[in-house]
Amino acid sequence: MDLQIELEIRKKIIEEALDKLMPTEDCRPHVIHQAMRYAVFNGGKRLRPILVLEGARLMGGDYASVLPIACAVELIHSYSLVHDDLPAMDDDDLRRGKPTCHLVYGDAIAILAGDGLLTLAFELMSTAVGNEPTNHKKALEAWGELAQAAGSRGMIAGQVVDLISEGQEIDEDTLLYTHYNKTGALFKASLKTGAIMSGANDSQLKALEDYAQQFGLAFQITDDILDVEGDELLTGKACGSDARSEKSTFVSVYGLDQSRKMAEQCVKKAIHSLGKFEESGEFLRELALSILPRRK
Ligand code: GRG
Repeated sequence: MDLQIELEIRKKIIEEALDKLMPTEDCRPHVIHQAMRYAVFNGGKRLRPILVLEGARLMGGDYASVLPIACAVELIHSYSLVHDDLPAMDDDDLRRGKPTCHLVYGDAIAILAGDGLLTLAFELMSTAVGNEPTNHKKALEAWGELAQAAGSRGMIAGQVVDLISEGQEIDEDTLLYTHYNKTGALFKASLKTGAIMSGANDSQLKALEDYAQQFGLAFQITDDILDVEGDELLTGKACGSDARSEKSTFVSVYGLDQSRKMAEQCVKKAIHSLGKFEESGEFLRELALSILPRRK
């Protein structure tokens, strides 16, 4: 399997679905739909929706049945980036290589665009049940999983602790809590929702949860490393922003070398948790390994 080709194929499927499922720019009021689409169609890697598709594929399901969920996850991720970039949060000018949403549309429209993306995500989730009544239970379970991951005990919890910890030294427990939630929760929900819709059992879900937890952590550690030594042209966002906002990151707490070792450990653990999937776990194994040398 060529991971890059596989990623491109899935990315294309997701982008076509997003284009179809999101309101067009000529839908009134134009400005909000322009801002929402600006925040979504801007070169994101689409990793989270790709994980939704993979969760389904691993359990023998098809991509089409989980596409609304995959799009919902990407809309939630895009909303979080729009709000995270606002002056009241990280105050960033560059995202995915383009001026941030609030710089183009103003703070008020950017806030509303984020709200619109989040709300649209749950509208799409309501369509995940399709025409098959036996899917109701699974769709509700997936819906709850995603809502919890995005909410105040998931991604928002991580963001809050990140914000209130600025300028302070934090212990390892707080650093891990922040990133399990801020970054890990959505990765976890992505893999799990796809798998739930395709009939995964509890032990399969647990294995995917363990994988996603370590994957998310490795992803965050490499994100912290890229913030220090990345190339803005590749990452598409300003480097050095963590230091400017006095954030405790894996790099500021453990240094670059130790952070690299930690990311390697996380990837090893992620791969280990795929034991029961044997051959069919190849995509997730390759994906985990691809985090270590990533440049964007
Ligand atoms: C505002 C509720 C709220 C939450 C914000 C996700 C988040 C929480 C903030 C974004 C900033 C950040 C560095 C988050 C860590 C997760 C992360 C590395 C996001 C970037 O994800 P990529 O690299 O982005 O997958 P693309 O652009 O490829 O989609």
